[in-house]
Amino acid sequence: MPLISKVLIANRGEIALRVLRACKELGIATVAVHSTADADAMHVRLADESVCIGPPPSRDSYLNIHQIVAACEITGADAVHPGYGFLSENAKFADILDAHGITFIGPTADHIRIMGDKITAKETAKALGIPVVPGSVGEVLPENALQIAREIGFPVLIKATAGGGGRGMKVARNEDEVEEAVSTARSEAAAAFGNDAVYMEKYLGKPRHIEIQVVGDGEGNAIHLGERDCSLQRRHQKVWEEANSPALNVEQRMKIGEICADAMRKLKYRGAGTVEFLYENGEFYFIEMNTRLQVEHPITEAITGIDLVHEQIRVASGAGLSVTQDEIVFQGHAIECRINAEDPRTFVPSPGTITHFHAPGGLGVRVDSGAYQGYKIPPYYDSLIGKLIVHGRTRVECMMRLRRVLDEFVIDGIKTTLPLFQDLINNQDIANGDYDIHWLENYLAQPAD
Ligand code: MV4
Repeated sequence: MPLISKVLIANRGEIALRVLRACKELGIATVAVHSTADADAMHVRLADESVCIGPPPSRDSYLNIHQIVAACEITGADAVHPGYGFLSENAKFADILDAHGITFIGPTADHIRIMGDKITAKETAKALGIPVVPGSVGEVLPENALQIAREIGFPVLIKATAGGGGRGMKVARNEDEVEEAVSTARSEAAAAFGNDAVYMEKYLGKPRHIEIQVVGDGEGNAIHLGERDCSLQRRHQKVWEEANSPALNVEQRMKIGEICADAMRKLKYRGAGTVEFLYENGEFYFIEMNTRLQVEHPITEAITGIDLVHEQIRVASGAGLSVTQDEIVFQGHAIECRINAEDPRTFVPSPGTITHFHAPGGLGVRVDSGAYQGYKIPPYYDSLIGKLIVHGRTRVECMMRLRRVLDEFVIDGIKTTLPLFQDLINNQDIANGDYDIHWLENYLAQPAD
């Protein structure tokens, strides 16, 4: 593959390791960056070279564009993989790397910008033939909010155009609630994002969150890799994800997948992306598109056998996709459990030293984690310390394997979300695949038994 010989990984934790592993397999040299709090982290140990880029706070280290560009210049890295979070959807970062002749392993800055603004994302999706949630055309101003709400029909949801991930949303259930919902949403959006623009949608009451994985080569070729059902979440943090969705059949999968892949072909999208939908009563409604690799990408890798980071690197270097759509075969079922250093009931973070660590193994088991025995989890970052991904030929086999694997997993010294998964694996609704985006929060609101 031309162009990329040394990748700087602008991230930490399990995703930095994930990217390192793909680079090593492709014969590409790796550079880790780290804050002073992460000097003992696994991603630093496994990289060919490492550069300390600043003090613990993310804004001074993992979000510090100038330090990261300087680390590229010092080490001669010719490409940057941003992982997820941090600078992964920062269009300015992509532009600056471009200006320095460094390849950003991701989409064009323009595509990041289009999808970062939720109104332009939705307009673009609609124009590309993707079904969207019924709602306002563009921004909603206070003076015409009531009329737009009447046209959509109640209940309606007001969302921040600079938002995403659930922040700055307000429901209006009737005409009396519109004015206050719009003004609260606007001031919250201004405070959180420095942009008070809002839009309005029909509020869907009990949807599932189903997202389609896509990869494009930037030249009009694109594939879809099926869906992930990410309905089990708490406060917009996903907890358990599965592929395929228990709610879809193969015809539905191929239909919505092809719609998304076709849209990416028309857009000439480059890189990995995720098209997010709400799914209710057999219909898909686009809400957002993420222009990065996602935390839950391994369940897609499990059922397709395709390494998404390999594909990202290939398309970034101009080598194109390694597969065509008709070569992709979906096999079996996969579930990911996010292992967080948190109390399993309250989700209060639990940083500290891991006194014992034993990862499970066996057929169909993958653990992506930078944790090890003796590792001290710093308090400054996200509490995700690992991901358990289990694959089986059927959903039932996958669930049986997950029960066994959860029993084998040992993490002592800190609290983790492992006990939550011990509960979920024995729950009848989960066994039936019978859940929506509100299920987990309702479940957690019940007293523990
Ligand atoms: C919605 C919705 C209901 N109706 N849009 C929350 C995060 C943001 N990305 C979109 N979100 C929602 N948009 C309409 N028109 C409900 C949610 C929502 C949600 C979506 C996905 C996963 C979990 C969620 C939890 C609460 C609300």
